Amino acid sequence: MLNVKGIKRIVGQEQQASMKEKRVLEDWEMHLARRETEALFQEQPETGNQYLEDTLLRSYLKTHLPPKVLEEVHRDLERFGNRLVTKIQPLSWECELNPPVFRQYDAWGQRVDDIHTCTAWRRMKEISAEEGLIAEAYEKRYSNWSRLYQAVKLYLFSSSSGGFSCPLAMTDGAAKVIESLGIPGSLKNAFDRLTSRDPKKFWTSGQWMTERRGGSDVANGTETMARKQPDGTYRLYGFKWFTSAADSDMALTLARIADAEGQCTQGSRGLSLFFLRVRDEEGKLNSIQVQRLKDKLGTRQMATAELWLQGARAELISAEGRGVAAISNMLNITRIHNVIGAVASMRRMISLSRDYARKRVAFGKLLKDHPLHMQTIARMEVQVRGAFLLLMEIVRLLGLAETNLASQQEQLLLRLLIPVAKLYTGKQASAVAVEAMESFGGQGYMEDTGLPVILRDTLVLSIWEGTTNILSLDVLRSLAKSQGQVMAVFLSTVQKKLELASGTEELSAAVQRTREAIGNLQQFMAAVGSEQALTMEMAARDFSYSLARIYTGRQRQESQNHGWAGWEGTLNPTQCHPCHGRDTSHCPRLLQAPVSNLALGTARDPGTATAALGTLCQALPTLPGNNSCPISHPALPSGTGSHSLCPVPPALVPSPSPALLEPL
Ligand code: UCC
Repeated sequence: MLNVKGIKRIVGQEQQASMKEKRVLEDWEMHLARRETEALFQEQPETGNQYLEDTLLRSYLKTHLPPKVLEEVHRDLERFGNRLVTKIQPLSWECELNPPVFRQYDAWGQRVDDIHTCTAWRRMKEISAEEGLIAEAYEKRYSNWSRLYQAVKLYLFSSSSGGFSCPLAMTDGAAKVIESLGIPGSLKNAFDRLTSRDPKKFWTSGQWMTERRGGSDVANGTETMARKQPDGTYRLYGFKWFTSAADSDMALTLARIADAEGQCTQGSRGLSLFFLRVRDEEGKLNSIQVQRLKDKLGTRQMATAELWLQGARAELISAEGRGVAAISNMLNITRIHNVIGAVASMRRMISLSRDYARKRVAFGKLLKDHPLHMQTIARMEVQVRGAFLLLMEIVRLLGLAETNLASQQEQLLLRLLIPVAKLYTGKQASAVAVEAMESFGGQGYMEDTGLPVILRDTLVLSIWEGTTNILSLDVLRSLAKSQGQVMAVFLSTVQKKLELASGTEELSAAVQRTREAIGNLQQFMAAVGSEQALTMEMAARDFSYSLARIYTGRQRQESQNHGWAGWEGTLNPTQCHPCHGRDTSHCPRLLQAPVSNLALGTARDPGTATAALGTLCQALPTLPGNNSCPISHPALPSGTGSHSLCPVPPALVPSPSPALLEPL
């Protein structure tokens, strides 16, 4: 029997033991909890100075710009790159978190139609002026290189702009239209403001083209009427269904001039181009009512509105009935901006993906040490490189055209490449954004990482400024209008470049594939002839994709041949023969280092681009070649037939063309 003391001792010992056990358990739980938190914690992907980190951009500038221009531009871009990462990027996120708010009535029932934008958005406008994001192209202080320089700044700005790239695109387009009209006296003030570096003076412009009946078929969809006033100005009456950046200072828009009986000419020939101010000096709307703001999937930072024009005062700025031709100058500029946006969003996603690959550990090692992960990023990198080089080519040609230095051939090539690049890169951008999102795992799907914003904003790139099909038809328009000359120039340009590249033995497989693709294209065109409009229309998208792939393939070969960054030493003498000319990026014999270097943007060593070259070969063109269509193809020669080119109603075509998925 235990004495009281003994009992006490035992009880005390039990208490001590259970307290100890509890402490151990608590420690253990704490430890588990901490470990769990630690395991879930991931380092945020970041980017540094996007100019300094973009080796392809820098080496492109180094190769093309005259030394004096390069020196000045380099200094400015380095500074701008720092400003973007430290000051502008945070504003961009603020724009996303504070979308515009529409207040239709004040507290006392007065109609005010106030579109309230956040401070960060307004700051973006000031920054755009300070940085000369529009001015640079019009001051032309570097002659033909000014346009390219401006495009590079916009490219760097785009993914940090919080959507402000959109009003800038239209502002640039409006300035271009006014310049092409010879800057008439009545538009001098507007032109000076659109191209000003003074934030207090700077204006942005809208481009009001879309009405209730739709935005593609402008010729039949535009109902807005213009009534001439005794003073020579006009009053516009109509309903604009999508007006992007409705907080802009001015707009260019289309309307039909009514005669004395109130009758208008229908179709494209009835459309004229007008300039109008959105508000007067006191901030009062110009006989415009805002119906509501659009509820969009993306680009939410920017106010897109439905507007009633109820006698808005406007100035006719084109010849009567030449509205579409006059606004096409604006369309071509905004389409180039679209390409800038597409390349920029791809570049941003890949940069973040790269950084994450250097930080994130899975399966016991960093993502960058997983070959399959690196191969996926390398393939995206090949896409963005092609798109970037195509963009640079377009703005190089535009710069020549704007300083009267472009040959007739260069002008034709520019006309063709704008729709080709817009339609192709718009699709590429969303495909790359989706692929890159996956490289962050579930984090890529989380709103507060900011990654879904990039994806949402990218999805509009194939829709606004002309959908993929509308742009494909514009490619045909450029062919018809030039009576085929644009194609002749395209082919001779590519062939000339191929001859240069064919001197490099290691490029021969890629050159050969491009030649075959050109052969297919020529064969197809010869077979279709000019009479087969339906066949051409059915083929327009695939045809345009083929042009894009041929041209970007050629650009990549040129860049490789010249040893622009990342492609140097492309051609590894120990090249894998079984893979030769095919996708070598999955070949274990070609080492994973080159693929990783390409993916991480650190490619310097020989062999790097061998892998990329393989991917390039895969990405190279041809018209889709499915010869097993059970339906006869009367218009097509044997060997070129495919379902998607088949001139029969789409319902009879068994499956859509795989070409859509091919950009990746
Ligand atoms: O406004 C919008 C949103 C704004 C936001 C923008 C921000 C972008 C920023 C990106 C940054 C990230 S969206 C609205 C978009 N709407 C469009 O893009 C219109 C799409 N539809 C078309 O493009 C159609 O194909 C039309 C409107 C051009 C078709 O009109 P027509 O009148 O039926 O076409 P025609 O008769 O073929 O062309 C009339 C004239 C011809 O000249 P002429 O009479 O001399 O033979 C054509 O050659 O216009 C000429 N033309 C062109 N010229 C037509 N298109 C072009 C062109 N692209 N380049 C040169």
